[in-house]
Amino acid sequence: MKSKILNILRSSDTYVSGEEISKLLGISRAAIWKHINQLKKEGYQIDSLTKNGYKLISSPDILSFDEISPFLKTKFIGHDILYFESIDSTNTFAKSISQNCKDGLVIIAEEQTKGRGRLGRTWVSPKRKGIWMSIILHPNLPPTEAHKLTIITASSIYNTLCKFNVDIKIKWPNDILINGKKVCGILTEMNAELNHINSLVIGIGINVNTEVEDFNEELTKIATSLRIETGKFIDRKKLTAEILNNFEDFYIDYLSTKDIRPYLEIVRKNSALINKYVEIIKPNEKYIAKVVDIDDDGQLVIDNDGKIEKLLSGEVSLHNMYNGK
Ligand code: BTX
Repeated sequence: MKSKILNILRSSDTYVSGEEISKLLGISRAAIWKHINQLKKEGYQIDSLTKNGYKLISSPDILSFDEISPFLKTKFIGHDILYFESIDSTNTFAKSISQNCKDGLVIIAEEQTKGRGRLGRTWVSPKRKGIWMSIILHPNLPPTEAHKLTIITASSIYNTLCKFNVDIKIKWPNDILINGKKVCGILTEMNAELNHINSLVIGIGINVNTEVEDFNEELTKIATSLRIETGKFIDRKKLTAEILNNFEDFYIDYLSTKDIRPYLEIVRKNSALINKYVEIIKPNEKYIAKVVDIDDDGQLVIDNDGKIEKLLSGEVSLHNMYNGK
């Protein structure tokens, strides 16, 4: 009911009387007043005049369904959003419910207290500064294809962030960089049988309005945000919806064609790694090699002292980029 009242207020530039809302929704004026008070508590600024009724003055900077849905153009992703003021990790929560929930459910939190990166690393997620969300999907694919969905996610986020006119690069397999610093990380996790994905969770973390003070000393050297890079305060709700819109376009297209090449092309063309030397960190060895390409299966092709090797995303960590050896 709260959402319906909000929609009525949003659709009008002037005051809407309690009587009008009451007629439209079939509830009492006292009930409306109660919902309006609840909305005010959530941060909506609503002016109420005894004679004229209610007028929405401003909405809070939050990533609830009510705030994101006006910008959503998706067919199913984000039609249901579970929103948290604070959570340990949206991916951890998403994984715990992913088997029994609707395809396209999105979990969003304003802050994560135990945000996770790959291989047990931490993802710093300060309150209301970024987009910390997980999309739950049930694709009809074998587990061997899961890494391709990270490529689809990275390329769709790349396309979305292009509008900010900054130097964006994709660092295979799961990071987006601006001016060489990490602005976004993707964590794809799944629950699967031998030849079938039961559920897939795509975690997306984007530093949006994060300021330098929000990063610890170590992160200031390697991380950045859209705000730091553009000098502007960014509308997180619109950006969240745009990411979901673009992601769904790519995802639906990929499921129907099973052709990853258009998305790989975006990753290759805007790669932070191709023709660079990187340190490859495997469980039992470390070495420096030159990145030559990303092949049509999404594997990283490296030249290790004349020997060509292919790396799958799950097995390596890449550090220290060099322009020359
Ligand atoms: P990753 O393992 O590639 O990156 C983690 C590393 O990135 C950390 O070790 C640290 O050096 C650095 N880092 C930590 N926090 C940040 C940050 N805010 N900005 C830039 N660099 C940072 C990348 O893993 C995947 C991250 C996915 C995060 C999303 S948020 C929603 C979802 N829930 C969840 O717990 N994780 C995902």
